[in-house]
Amino acid sequence: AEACYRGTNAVPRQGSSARTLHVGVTEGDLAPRILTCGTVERARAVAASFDGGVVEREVASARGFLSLTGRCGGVPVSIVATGMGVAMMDFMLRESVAVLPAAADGGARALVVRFGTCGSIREDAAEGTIAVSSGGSTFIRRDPDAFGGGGGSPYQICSVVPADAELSAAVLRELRAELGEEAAVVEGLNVSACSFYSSQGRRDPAFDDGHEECDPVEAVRRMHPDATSMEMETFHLLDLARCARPTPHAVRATAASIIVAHRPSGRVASAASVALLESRGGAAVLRALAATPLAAPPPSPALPPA
Ligand code: R1P
Repeated sequence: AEACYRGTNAVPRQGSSARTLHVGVTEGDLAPRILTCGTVERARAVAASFDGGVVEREVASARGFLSLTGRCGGVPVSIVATGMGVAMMDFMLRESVAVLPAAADGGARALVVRFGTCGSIREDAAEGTIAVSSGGSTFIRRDPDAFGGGGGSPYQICSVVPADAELSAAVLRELRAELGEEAAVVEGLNVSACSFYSSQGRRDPAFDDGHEECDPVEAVRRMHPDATSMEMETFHLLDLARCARPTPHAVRATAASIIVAHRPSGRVASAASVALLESRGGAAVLRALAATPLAAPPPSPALPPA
């Protein structure tokens, strides 16, 4: 569909269709439980495990998003493929929230699990493992001011943003139940990066990325020994979830990532193992979403007196 602009409101809609300008969704298209991933192929592989394999609603946007809605155990669930990077996650979450009904009684408007692929930067988290970001996420970005004679560190590392504890526990439980025999499922801290290349420490002689001065992977590992998965979207999802109004439960989110490459050893997962983890792992993540109530989670137990 061609862009047909309607006003300059916070979330622009396309002409008379009321579809959001980028994700292309409108009221009724999405369920409040959303699995989000990078590729449309993964979205379709996961949608095969909707109840009866039935996609009840499908929206492909002109800007590369694909939204598929069906059911899991009778509970409506959506899968949204975003493409890659922070900007695409931003479009996905903001435009999804814009078309979902407001939350009731302090509960969640959206429960979101990113189900992506990643590299592992942890020695004992091998390729073919799934890493659940129970420990939240940090972000590493290349600082343009350090280049062109600017000076200072070429990379900046953000503080950790937490993941939703109840949703993370549900994802971990369902993944272990599904894949216990066939793949390890580990917990850890996620690291999102602004680039697949520079800030993930991939050496490219065609560009000055300041790696002689600072190895981004080593810098993250020094600061966060539990850093496990490294990819490009989870931090922004968790950051926006933290900031979604009304805080703290309007958007609750976590992530699980298939480790396709083990950076310390250079080993990579086979295509067959990635395909299996995408379809079976995705089915497990849908079940975790379906099993998690939208109602606000019970308060965490008070700390014992000091
Ligand atoms: C890079 O190859 C892409 O793969 C990962 C990264 O975060 C990045 O988006 O995730 P997806 O497989 O979900 O796209």
